[in-house]
Amino acid sequence: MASSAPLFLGLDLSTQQLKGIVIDASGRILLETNIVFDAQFPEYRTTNGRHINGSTATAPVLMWVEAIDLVLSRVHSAGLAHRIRAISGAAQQHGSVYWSHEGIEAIGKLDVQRPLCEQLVGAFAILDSPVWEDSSTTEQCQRLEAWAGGSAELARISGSAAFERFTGAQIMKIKVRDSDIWNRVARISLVSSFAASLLSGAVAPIDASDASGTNLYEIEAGQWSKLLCDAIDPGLLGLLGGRVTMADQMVGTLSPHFATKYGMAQCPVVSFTGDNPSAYAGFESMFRDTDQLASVISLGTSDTMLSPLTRYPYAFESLTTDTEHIDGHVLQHPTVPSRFIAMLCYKNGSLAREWVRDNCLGINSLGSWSEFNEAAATGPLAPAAYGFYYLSKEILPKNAIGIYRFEKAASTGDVKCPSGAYFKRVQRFAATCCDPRAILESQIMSMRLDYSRKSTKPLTAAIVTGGASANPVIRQIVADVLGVPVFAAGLRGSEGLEVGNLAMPAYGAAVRALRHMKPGRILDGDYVLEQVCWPDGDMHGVYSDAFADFEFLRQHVTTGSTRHSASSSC
Ligand code: ADP
Ligand code: XUL
Repeated sequence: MASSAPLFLGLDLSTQQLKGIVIDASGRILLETNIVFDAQFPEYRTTNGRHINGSTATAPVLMWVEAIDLVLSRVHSAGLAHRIRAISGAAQQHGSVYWSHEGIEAIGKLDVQRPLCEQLVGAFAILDSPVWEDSSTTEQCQRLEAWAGGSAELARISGSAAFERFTGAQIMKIKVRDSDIWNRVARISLVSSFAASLLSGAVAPIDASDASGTNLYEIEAGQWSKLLCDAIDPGLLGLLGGRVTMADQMVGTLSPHFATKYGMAQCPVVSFTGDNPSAYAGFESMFRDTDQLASVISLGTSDTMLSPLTRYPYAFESLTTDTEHIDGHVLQHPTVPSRFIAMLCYKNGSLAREWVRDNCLGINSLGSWSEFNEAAATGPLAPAAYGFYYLSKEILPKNAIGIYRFEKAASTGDVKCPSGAYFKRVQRFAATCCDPRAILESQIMSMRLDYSRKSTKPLTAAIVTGGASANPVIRQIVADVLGVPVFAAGLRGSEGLEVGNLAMPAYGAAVRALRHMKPGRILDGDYVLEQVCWPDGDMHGVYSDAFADFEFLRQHVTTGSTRHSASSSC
C-alpha cells in the first residue's frame, strides 16, 4: 500500500539552479532534484543562471517562476506531492524582485488551466532582477554611506558598510534611473521572499537574516531602518512590507493554484531565507550544543565563510571611522533573533576555479576536475609563488580585479615582502600546472586572513558545503591552510560517509519545514557530520610562515587593481 507518511519540501533558488529536497519526518531524503537554468531554459539565454553586462548582473524573474513550477511538477511526478505537509526554502542573497500592483493581484488568483508565466508577464515592474554578482552601484553606495554618516556608521546600523550587491544600493539605482519603472513598483521582495510569495499567492514578509543583506535593516534592533529607507524613498518601508519574519515562521499556505495543479495540500509555507543563513541553520540542526558550531565554509558559485558571533560586534563605542576591517558582514541569525553570524563572501569562487581548470591546463582539462586535482595535489606553492584570480570585481578584498602571479626572485623583484624576499610579477608560472594549486591556496589563505580580522575566537574546525566541497583536494587544502579539521555532512552507511555533499541550503530549508510541524531535534538518525580531513602540521606550518607575505601581496594587488588595467592571460 502506498505510504501516506508526511513529507517536507526544501528549495534553494541559487545562482545556477533550483534545487529541491523532499525529506521524511526523520530527516531522510526521499527526493533530490536540480533544475539547472542554462540547460533547462535556454530561451532565457543565461550563462551560469544570469546575464552579465559589464558590472551589471541580472536574472530573468520569469525563469525563476518556471523553475519553481517545474520543481513542484517533479515532486508530483515522483508521487510525493500529496504527502507534502510543509514547504520552506532558501535563495541567493541580496537579489530583488519588483512586484507591480497587477502582479500582487495575479498571484492570488492564478488560473490552473493557463500557463503560469503567461499570467505573470505584467506581474513585475522589472523582468530582469538585479542579483548578487552586480557591482554597478558604487555611486549609490557612496550616497548611502554619506546619508548614514560614513561607512562605519552604516555598518553599525546595518551590519555592513555599503556594498554594491546589497539591495539598498540596487533599489536606489532603479529609482534614480527610471521613474516610470519606479512608479509601477508596488512591493519589493528579496529572491527568498519572492519564492515564498509565489508559492503562497500573497507577498510574503522578508526574513530577518536576509534583510541583513540589504543595508536597510537595523540588525541589533531587528527592524527596518527608517533612516536608511528614507535615503532612498519615503515610501520604501511600505514597499518592503514593514515587518520582517524569522526563518522558522509560517508566512502563508500553499496557494490553491499549486495545490490543485499538483494534488497537494494547502500546507504551510514557512519563511524562505538566504542560502547562506539557511545552510548555517541546517548545520546547527545537527548539533546538540549550538555553541560548539564551527565556521561553515560554502564553496558554491560564491565562496562564503560563516562564523558564530557571541554578540553584535559593532557596538557604538567599538567603531571608529576606520573602515579597513569592516569588510565582512554581520547577519541576524535566521531563527534566533538574539544571535548573529559573521559572513565573509568571495565572488570569485567556483567560476574562477572553473576558469583555471578550463584555461590554464591545456585541452585535456576542459571540464575535468580530475585533471585539475592532479595538478593541484602537488605540495604547497607558498612561500615560493602566489596567484590571485579576480576574474570579476571581487567583494573581498573589495574591488580587486585581474589575475596576478608572483614568483620569488633571486635578488630583486617587483615587490619586497615582509619576509625580506623579493617577488616578481610573471605572466605565467615557470612550471606549468601551478595555477590550480595557486588559486586554491590563495582562496583559502584569503579566508584565513579575513577570518582573523573579523573574529575574536580562534578557529577550531570548518564544516564544508557547496558544489566544490565534494572535491577531496580542495577539502585537504582547506584543512592545511586553516590548520583545523574539516567536516562535511553526509549519510552514514556501512562503508562510512556515503553522501559527502549534502545540498545544505535546501536541506536546511526542508528541516525548517519539518520542524515547523514537529518541533525539536530530529537528526539523530542517518545524516551526520563526519570529519573528512585532518590538517597536516608541516603543511600548516608552511602556510603560517608564508602568511605575512601573502597578506602583503594581496594588499599590493588590491591597491594595484584600482590603478592598473588587469591582465587575464593564462
Ligand atoms: P550554487 O548553489 O551557487 O548554484 P553549488 O553549491 O551547487 O552552486 O556549486 C556549483 C559549483 O560547484 C559549480 O560551479 C562547480 O564549479 C562546482 N563543483 C562541482 N563539482 C566540483 C568538483 N568536483 N570540484 C570542484 N568544484 C566542483
Ligand atoms: C552572500 C552572497 C552570495 C549569494 C550567492 O553575501 O552574495 O553568497 O548568496 O548565492
